[in-house]
Amino acid sequence: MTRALVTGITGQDGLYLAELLLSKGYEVFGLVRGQNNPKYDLVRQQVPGVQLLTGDLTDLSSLMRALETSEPTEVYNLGAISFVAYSWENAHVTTEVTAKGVLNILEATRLFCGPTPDAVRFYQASSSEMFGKVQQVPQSEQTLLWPRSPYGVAKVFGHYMTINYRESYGMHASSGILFNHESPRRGPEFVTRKVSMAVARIALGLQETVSMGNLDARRDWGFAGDYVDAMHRMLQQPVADDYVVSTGRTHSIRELLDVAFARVGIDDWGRHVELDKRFLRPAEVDLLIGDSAKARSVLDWQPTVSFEQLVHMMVDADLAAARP
Ligand code: NDP
Ligand code: GDR
Repeated sequence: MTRALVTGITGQDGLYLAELLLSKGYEVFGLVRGQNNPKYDLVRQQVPGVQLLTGDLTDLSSLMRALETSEPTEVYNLGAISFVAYSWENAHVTTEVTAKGVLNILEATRLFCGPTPDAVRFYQASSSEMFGKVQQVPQSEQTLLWPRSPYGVAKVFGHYMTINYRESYGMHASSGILFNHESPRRGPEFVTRKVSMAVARIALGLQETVSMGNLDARRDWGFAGDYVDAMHRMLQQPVADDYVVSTGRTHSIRELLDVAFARVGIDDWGRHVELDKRFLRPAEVDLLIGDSAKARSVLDWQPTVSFEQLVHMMVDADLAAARP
């Protein structure tokens, strides 16, 4: 039986990846931080086959213990402080977890592998936020990185450290440069889920307005279920590499609001949306659109859910959850 260790198991991607790996017959171990993490129950409920281990990306010895207990052949490093807006106010802890945490899990994996550095296949959750002030449209594996937030800078560190461990020690370490991916499991702080939850509540008469930031930013949004499949495909390749994963289509926050409100029969959403400067960022990533030609040809991967289908899926799920 193939064994996988997943950090960030309590997050959106951790849950989808665990489901995928369990469906393929893997034995799945998930790392959970904290002494009484409230998300333990969520994981137990949604992916009951996962075996939970305690550990923290900032604690090298806890990672080594998790590796020794799980004896994995694949490690997926999904754990991070992942909310971009939070990273300006908490730049130091973001660096500790999202940047140096990658070094810790790479080093723990290298030490665990001993004389056979490629015995464990390693996945790093890199991000389109690394492109930041984009130097090329669309963005590919070759595009110059220009991060615009402490989160983006931390992800650049993790990305290059993963490449460095591959080149220095011969580790089978791949980095997936994933563009935004969403689902009904998305955290409520991210814009798609914030909108889908608000639209559902507005449709049901439970609230009147939602406060938003920059409506002109553009993102390349896909479905999280499709993106964890790309992660898994990367680790099945004989040689480790880096891949952009994206839909190749971009939409503004305004278009997100159009589709979400239209789903509940509201065409003129202006009176329901208030602009609030607190949600503007010190530096914005204005436009993201990915070129995933390499993932499509080498991994035989492609997205299966359109932007409209994704937004409908999220609004419908939040409507069902919010109905009294
Ligand atoms: P989430 O924010 O939903 O999940 C983040 C996970 O990291 C949670 O399980 C969280 O645990 C865990 N975590 C936070 N701090 C630590 C720590 N100190 N030690 C161990 N684990 C920790 O993110 P997603 O599932 O959306 O994303 C998964 C990964 O992919 C992240 O690295 C993210 O940066 C990256 N990414 C995401 C994209 C997206 O669009 N979703 C796009 C590109 C990259 P807890 O629940 O305890 O807080
Ligand atoms: P992002 O996602 O920063 O791209 O990072 P988020 O959904 O937070 O923001 C997307 C865009 O929407 C604009 N925006 C708002 N965002 C939020 N959260 N709340 C608002 O009210 C709001 N109004 C406008 C933002 O300014 C931004 O331009 C996500 C995370 O999952 C990262 O971890 C991941 O690496 C990247 O996607 C790819």
